[in-house]
Amino acid sequence: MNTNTTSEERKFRLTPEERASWDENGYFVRYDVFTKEENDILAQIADEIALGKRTFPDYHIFENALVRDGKIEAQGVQAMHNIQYVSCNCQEFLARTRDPRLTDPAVDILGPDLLGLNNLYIWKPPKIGLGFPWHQDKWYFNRQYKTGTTVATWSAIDDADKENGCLHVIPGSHKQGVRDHKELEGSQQGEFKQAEGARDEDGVAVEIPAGAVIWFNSQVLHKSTDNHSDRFRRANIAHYMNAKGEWTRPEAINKKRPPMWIRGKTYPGMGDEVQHDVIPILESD
Ligand SMILES: O=C(O)CCC(=O)C(=O)O
Repeated sequence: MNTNTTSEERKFRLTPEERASWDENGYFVRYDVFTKEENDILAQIADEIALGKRTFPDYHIFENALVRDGKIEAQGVQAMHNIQYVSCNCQEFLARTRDPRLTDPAVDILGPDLLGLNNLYIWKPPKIGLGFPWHQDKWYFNRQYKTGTTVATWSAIDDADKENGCLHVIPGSHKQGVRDHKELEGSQQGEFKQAEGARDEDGVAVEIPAGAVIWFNSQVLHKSTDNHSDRFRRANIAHYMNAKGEWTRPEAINKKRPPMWIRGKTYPGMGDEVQHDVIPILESD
C-alpha cells in the first residue's frame, strides 16, 4: 500500500472542526459512519461467540462479574477481546479494524503507518451489563508499547445513552498525563482498574446513535455506566498506534497480543511480531 497518501486523497480525513475538538477535548464524534446492515454482520458474529455457537478462546472472553461472582444467574458474557485476531471462521472484524472510515482520521493524527492494538467488543446485556470505572487506556498501552499518542475508536452497534450505559469522557483530560490506576473493590468487571482522582462531576456522557463512532485520545479519562435498560448496549472498540512504536519490555512480550498490521509500512522495532492475518485457534485454547 502506498503509505504516502495526502490528506486530500483520504476520503474520510479529519475536518478542521474535528481536529480542533481532538486537540482541545481529546475526542470527536462522527454520525452515520457504518450502516445498520454492516453493524448487524458484526453483531451476529459476536452474538454467536457469546452464545457459544462459534469456537473462540476462553482467555479472550470476559464474563459478566455478577454472573462470575454467583450473584445472578444469566447468560454470562460481558466482553470479548481481539475477535479480529482470532479465526472464528470470519474476517469481518479484521476488515472493520482496517476500514478507512476508521483509519483515515487515525492517519491524520498518527501518520501513514498504523498498527492496531487491543480490540474489544462489549456485549453489555440489558439490566445486568456492567459499567467500567474511570481509566485511561494509555496506562495499559504504556506497559506494552513505547509510543506517543494512541487513538481509540468506539463504534456504536446499538444506540448508546445514559440509560443503557454509554461512554463518558472528561474533556481535555488527555493533556494532564497518565495517572496511577488502582484495583477496584467489590464485584466489578475485571478489565479495567480505576484512575486516581477522576471525578464524576468533570465527565460528560457521549450519547450517540447506532452507526456513529467516537474517536478519542487513549489518554482521555473515560468510563461507562451500568445498563439499566431493556436494551443491549453493544460497541466495537479498536485502537491504533504509529508503526514505529516498540515493545516496552521486549523480553516479556505477551505473544497473545501482538500488534496487528493496519496500513502502511512496518518497522524493525516490532517488525517480526506484527500480526498480518488472523491467528488459528489451537487445541490448547
Ligand atoms: O464501552 C464501554 O462500556 C467502556 C469501554 C472502555 O472503557 C474502553 O474500551 O476503554
